[in-house]
Formats: sequence, C-alpha cells, structure tokens
Amino acid sequence: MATIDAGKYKSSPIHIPNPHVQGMTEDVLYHLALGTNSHDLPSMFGDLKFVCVGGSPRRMEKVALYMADALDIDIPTGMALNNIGHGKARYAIYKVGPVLAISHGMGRPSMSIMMHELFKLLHHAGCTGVTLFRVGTCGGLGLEPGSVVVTEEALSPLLQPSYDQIILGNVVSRPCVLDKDTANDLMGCASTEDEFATVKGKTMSADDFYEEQGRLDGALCNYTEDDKMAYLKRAHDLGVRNIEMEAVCFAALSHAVQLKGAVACVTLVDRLKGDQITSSAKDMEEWQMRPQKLVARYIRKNLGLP
Ligand code: R2B
Ligand code: URA
Repeated sequence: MATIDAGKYKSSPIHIPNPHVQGMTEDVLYHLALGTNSHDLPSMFGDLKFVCVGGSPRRMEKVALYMADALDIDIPTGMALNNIGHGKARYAIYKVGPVLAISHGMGRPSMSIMMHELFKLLHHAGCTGVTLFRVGTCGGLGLEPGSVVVTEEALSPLLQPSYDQIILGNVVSRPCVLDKDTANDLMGCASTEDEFATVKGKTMSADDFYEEQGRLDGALCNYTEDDKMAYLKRAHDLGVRNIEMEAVCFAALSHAVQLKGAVACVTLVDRLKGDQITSSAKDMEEWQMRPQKLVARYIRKNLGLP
C-alpha cells in the first residue's frame, strides 16, 4: 500500500492526471452549474484552502454557517448564504472565505461525480494547498451513538482498502489512502471537554444502506441475525469502527489527485445493538454538528487563529 508524503501536498497546484482536460477549450462542470468560459473560476474560488463535503444540501449550508461563525467571517444581517449553483446545480455549494462546503448526496456514484468536478474546479481556479474533509453520518460499531469516528483507513464491503470501478468493461482498483497526519491532527482537535467521544478507526463504505451494511430491516434480506453479527464482528475485529457510504471513494479519488483528505463522521446508531435509527430529531441535529466542530478547530489552527 502506498504511503503519503504529506510534504508533497503542501502547496502544489491541483494535479489533474487526465491529459485530455489540458486540451479542452472549455470545461463545463455540468453538475456544479459552473464552467471555465461562463465563470471567472480563479476570482471566485482561487483563495480556497479547505473543502468540506457532506451528504445533505441542508447540512452543508449549516456547515458553511458554522464555519463563518467559527472563523469570524461576517455574513451581513438578513443576507442568506449564497448557494453558488443557484438551484441549477445537483449539489449545494457554499463559500465562506477560504472554506468551500459542498454536498455530495448518498453513495459513491453521486460522490464520484461531485469529486471529479470539484477537483477540476480547484484546478481551473488555480487553488494550491487545499485540504479536503468529509463530514458525515454513519453507523457505529461498539460506540455510544453521537460519537465521532475519524477514519484511519477506508475499506470496501470486502473489507479491503480498495475502491473498485468498472471502467471500459474492466475492474479498475484504486488504493484508498488517507493522509495520516491530517487524521492525527484532526484527532488532536478533540477536547476532553467535548460532550462526545472522538475515536480513530477504520471505516467500511457500502454501496447500500440495508443489505450491504448487513441490516435486517430492509425490504429484502436473505441472511440470519447470526450471519449479520458474524460479519459485523469480523469487521470490528479488523478495527472497523463505523460504516457509511462514501469514505472509500473520497479516499481513493483524493489520493489519485494528490489532495490531502480526512473523514470524520458521527455515529447515529450502534450497529452491534440494532439497525433502526431511533434517536430523536433534536439529538441527531446536534450530533451532526460534531464532525464540523473538529474541522473548524483544525481550520482555525491552520489559519493561525487563536
Ligand atoms: C451516511 O448516511 C447516508 C445514508 O443514510 C450516506 O450518505 C452515508 O454515508
Ligand atoms: N449512514 C449509513 O450509511 N449507515 C448508518 O447506519 C447510518 C448512517
């Protein structure tokens, strides 16, 4: 498995390994409702240093508002944050100072489209030294709901650190590599005074919420509770502490373009105890802010803010 030399990520421009992109006279980032000829991407986005991605559009608006507050960035009273895609994009996109918050939907097909266009956006805008974060939700393994897991390694449902895609009829496997320093630095942003636990662990990403995550409560299920528990226990014994749907894609694609990235997700349920998500809406609303609390502290530190 390749290891990351964090130094090489420091301030190099975003590397797009696709040679065809260099020859294009126009690049339409269709799902972001942005383009190289229709928008001045360097002036709109050139100062970005941090990108937070997460599943739901509404949560990413809250992330952006939270970052504005945490970084003392004024949003004039009565002014809403600007959703840059103006409802024409498939994803919600907000910019507050050096931070971009963008939604990715559920699962890897949706995330992968967003990541391709995000990387090209950062490249066309001339951004350097960008760090990515996925802030999300997940099911935990053996953790109190509301705990935050910082991913040390992302695994497929085969429990392998690999992201497999079918490209031109062949299976192409890309390694899932996350920058260890960024994960450790994010762990260092947890405080003993936090009202929640933050743990480091492996993250398993499935392509489905029900059967691929070993749930018994989907519309279909042809395995027993013992089968389910044996699978979850095998994952737990390998160090898996949470299950979600995007970390493998995030890790493999960000590594392929040499961007540093980290994943922090809050657990909504302990999958060793059950499948249904039954916590109150109020609790879950508060829990979902937790990953971005750590990321905001990381960003403040990296910007040299006290
Ligand atoms: C976590 O939550 C979503 C499924 O409910 C999915 O996007 C994920 O990774
Ligand atoms: N998201 C998931 O993918 N799985 C869970 O169990 C909870 C949230």
